[in-house]
Amino acid sequence: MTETQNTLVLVKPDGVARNLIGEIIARCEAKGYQVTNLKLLQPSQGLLAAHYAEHEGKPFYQPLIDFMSSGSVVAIQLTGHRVIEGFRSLAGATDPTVAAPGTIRGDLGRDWGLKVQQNLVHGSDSTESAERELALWF
Ligand code: IDP
Ligand code: MG
Repeated sequence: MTETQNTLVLVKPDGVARNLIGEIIARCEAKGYQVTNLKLLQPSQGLLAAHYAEHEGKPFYQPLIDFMSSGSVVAIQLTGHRVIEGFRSLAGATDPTVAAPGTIRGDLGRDWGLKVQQNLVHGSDSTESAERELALWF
């Protein structure tokens, strides 16, 4: 029996602006994962810099920070066995153009020709990231 995991899911500002909060949470719940914490907030520059520290110096870094601070974000703690891997699977590939149909990014996202991909959601990529990110956002 594996241990229950927690992961951080963010509905990014494009998802909130497009009224997709319910659709995204519905997919998580339909899969069987539990929402165990949730809030709507306007993230500070400091929070975003800490969250995306691994991407500092990359060409899309500043556009990413600007995009993530352009509106409200929904932060969700999602819980279940193997939920970190499972939510990444639900989200689909980073690039929404090639994200598989059936995934959040593949079904609901597209390329808008911008410097940063607006791809609706974030999901932690490992147990270490999940613990670090959940401590930042909650
Ligand atoms: P992930 O969100 O699928 O884990 P990361 O590589 O952690 O992807 O990148 C963080 C975010 O930065 C992505 O979700 C996307 O919004 C943006 N991003 C990543 N790589 C690129 C890129 O090559 N061009 C434009 N934007 C990117
Ligand atoms: Mg990532």
